[in-house]
Amino acid sequence: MLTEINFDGIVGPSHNYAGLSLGNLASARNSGRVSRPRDAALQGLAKMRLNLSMGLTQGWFMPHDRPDEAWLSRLGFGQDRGMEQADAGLRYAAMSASAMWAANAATVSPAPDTRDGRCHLTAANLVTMPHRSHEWPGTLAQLRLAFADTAHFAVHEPVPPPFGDEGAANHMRLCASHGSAGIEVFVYGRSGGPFPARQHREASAAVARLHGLDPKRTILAEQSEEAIAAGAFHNDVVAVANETVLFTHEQAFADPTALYARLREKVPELVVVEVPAAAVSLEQAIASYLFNAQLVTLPDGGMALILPGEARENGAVWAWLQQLIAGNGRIRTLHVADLRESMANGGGPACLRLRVVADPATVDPRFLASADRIAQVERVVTRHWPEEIAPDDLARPSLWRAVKAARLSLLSELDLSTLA
Ligand code: SUG
Repeated sequence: MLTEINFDGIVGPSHNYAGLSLGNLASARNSGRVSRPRDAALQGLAKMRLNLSMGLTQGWFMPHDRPDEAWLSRLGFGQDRGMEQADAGLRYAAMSASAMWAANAATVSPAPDTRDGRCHLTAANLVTMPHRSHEWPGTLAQLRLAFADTAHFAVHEPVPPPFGDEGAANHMRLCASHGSAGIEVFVYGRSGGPFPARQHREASAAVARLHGLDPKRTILAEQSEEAIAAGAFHNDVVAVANETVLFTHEQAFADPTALYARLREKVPELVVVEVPAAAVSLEQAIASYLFNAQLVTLPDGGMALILPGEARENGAVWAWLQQLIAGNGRIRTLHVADLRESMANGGGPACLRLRVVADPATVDPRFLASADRIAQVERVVTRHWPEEIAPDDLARPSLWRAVKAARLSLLSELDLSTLA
């Protein structure tokens, strides 16, 4: 049976705050802080447990090999000497654990939407940010393994540069129910003030073509410049969709009226839950990550929002959410996850997961989580993940060795050493 599976990126042992993402306000604000990789990974695993306890299907992706010596060697540094030879900027980029944000791993079009009736996945090239531009080989390897069943899946290489593609974070799907044919919305940007647009229209259109989507059921929508300028470096920071519900900030899109009208034409049951700027400003939305909630359908048909703790701490946001729940609409319950470590780099609950609508029986079981398997991973993390990383530590060979060894322990525990 087709089900929505949320694949979360397990936070890697090199998680740190290097301030690498221009336009991501949290990343800039926390640059140079001491990170806590062990806590970060345990927080992510606790969110997966919460999802499981709600009756959802949970999957995961592995941390990538860091430091990425292969990438440094392609940049002309000596074999296995790159970390010693590179300047600090490249060294930070090679150490980044940014692959944890699985919403940027790929774009996914489930089988009911595609011409050949298979689920299509395209790895994102993430070319706009150097530290993310070398994620795709590690992602592609995992997609090819997890979705190796070619009767049900087609995995594509990233679209070529210079067209920036940041994956599912800029993609929404509206449908009567997950297993029925949907309307796919690709949100692209132009730059917003001083900040770059990370999702290019050309890349979105290419992914739609590669996936064999019906042009009549595909919408390309522009993100508003003011949202990008306010720090919405991905659309999933200001809007999220699930089945018939679009939950969005009033200022998320360049032309919201036209977008809602086109969606209504195609999905008559559409419910737009639009939060006005007067109730929650763009700045409050971005600081609290209200829209980076996971909006999910529970087994009883009701919908729930899985929010970061920061949304509860914000008075205006929490008051608005209380009103939403009291209204007795489709969104019935709120769940709060402590994701402080990831949030400090601009990654909320929705950033950490990639949604794939598929039959779990067709997915490589090593990529599916259960409570017992989460406990297994927690033990590895507690034992091998560094407790803290200070900026100066990133220059230490002992840390490079420790994070490589930690990842290998995890891969071995989950019988995924083939990814090593
Ligand atoms: O690409 N942060 C990530 C956060 C990604 C959030 N994902 C979604 N919105 N789906 C980014 O900006 C910060 C890394 C650093 O500064 O060290 C970073 O890459």
